[in-house]
Amino acid sequence: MIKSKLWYQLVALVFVSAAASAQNPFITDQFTADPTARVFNGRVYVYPSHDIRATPGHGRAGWFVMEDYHVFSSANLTDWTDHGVIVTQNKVPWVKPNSYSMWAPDCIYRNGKYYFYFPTTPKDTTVIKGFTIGVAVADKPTGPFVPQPLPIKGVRGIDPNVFIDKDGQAYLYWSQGEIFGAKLKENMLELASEVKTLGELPTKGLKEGPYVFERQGTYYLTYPHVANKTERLEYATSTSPLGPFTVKGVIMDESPTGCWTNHHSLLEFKNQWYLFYHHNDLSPNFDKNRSVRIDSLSFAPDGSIRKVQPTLRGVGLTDAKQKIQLDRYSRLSPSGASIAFLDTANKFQGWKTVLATNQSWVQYNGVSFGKQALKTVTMRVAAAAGATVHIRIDGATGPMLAQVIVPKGSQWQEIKAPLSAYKPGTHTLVVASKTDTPVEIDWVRFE
Ligand code: FUB
Repeated sequence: MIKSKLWYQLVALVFVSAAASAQNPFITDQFTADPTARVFNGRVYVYPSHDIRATPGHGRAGWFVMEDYHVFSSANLTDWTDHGVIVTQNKVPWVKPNSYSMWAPDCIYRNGKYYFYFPTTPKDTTVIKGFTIGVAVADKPTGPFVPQPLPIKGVRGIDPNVFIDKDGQAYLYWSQGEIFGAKLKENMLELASEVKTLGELPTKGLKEGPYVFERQGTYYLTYPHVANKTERLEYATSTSPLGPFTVKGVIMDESPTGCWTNHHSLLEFKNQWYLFYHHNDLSPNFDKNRSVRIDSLSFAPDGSIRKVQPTLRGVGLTDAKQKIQLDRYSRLSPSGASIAFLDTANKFQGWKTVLATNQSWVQYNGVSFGKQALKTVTMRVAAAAGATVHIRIDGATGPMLAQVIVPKGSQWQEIKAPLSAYKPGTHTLVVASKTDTPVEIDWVRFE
């Protein structure tokens, strides 16, 4: 069948390719927070919240402003597709219009349907004052999702999370300062038991954002907790889904730069565990505009979760033939190297690496050069006084791939240089300045 031009335009509209990669943050063309990651049919789907900026008459300045949800998916955690908006505040009959309170969601599959759970503010405050939780149902993970006419009865709070046990019993967890849990009916739309407060968690400090999973017979309840100043990710374990739980430890420390919230999910994909979480990378001065991240996670032999150190590099390999964003680095030289926004007025443009002094360097791990010999490198670069840059693999004294001579000029230039060596396989890249004056690098790509 010959498809019309309009058909292709429609397809292009539906599958919006997000500016994203396996680096952190992995969605960089919009703010995203509270990522719940799920594997459906061998593909990873991420259901985050969607922070936007308040504008006059739309949302409250200085607070979370959230009107809808997108879903993103990836087959490899490296290339992400934005499937667009799946649920929006003004299309759910029971939601207070313009409440801008579509907070952290979850989505789960059962009996041929996808159930999307979301917390928000109802217009009828005689039913519930404050937040409650609704469900929208779809035949596919990307929707279309049809919202239920009313929220789930008997639930007051935010941050829904659904867990289905091996025996088929589903549980809904949520929070409101404390963490609560209850059984769900087979229809996934109604509570099937009394609400239990999961009371064995720390008594001091707000707890929210529950995420429950089972591994080797142990039930893990993971949750953000304000133990000191801001949220850190902690976990507790039990032999049953509703506890009693025993607090075990910290999965991720407080944000080093003060992002007050963190909200997460854990996912096993192709025999590797990952932590999905958020930080305010694209909005360093306002922590209610957040961005989702992924880092690898592992378990110790006794089942305890090893603490995750947040990285910019993220997960997965970067293809040498794609633009390699060195600013999502693995290591920087102790002095002379720094990262800055390309355009402080439009942070969605991303970052650049600044090598200010001779011998300063940036290291980027996990570059896949493949098997076919590459011959040149192109670097998007700017150096007011001109510069020489060396590109090596496998460490600062490893084989030199190329010398890039940057002519002086204040504008960005794409400079191509021949490769003097080529090694197939996966390598660490080290890019070092050989000049006393600053050189700025946007990206590097091999051809
Ligand atoms: O995104 C709004 C709220 O911030 C979430 O519901 C909480 O978990 C926190 O991340």
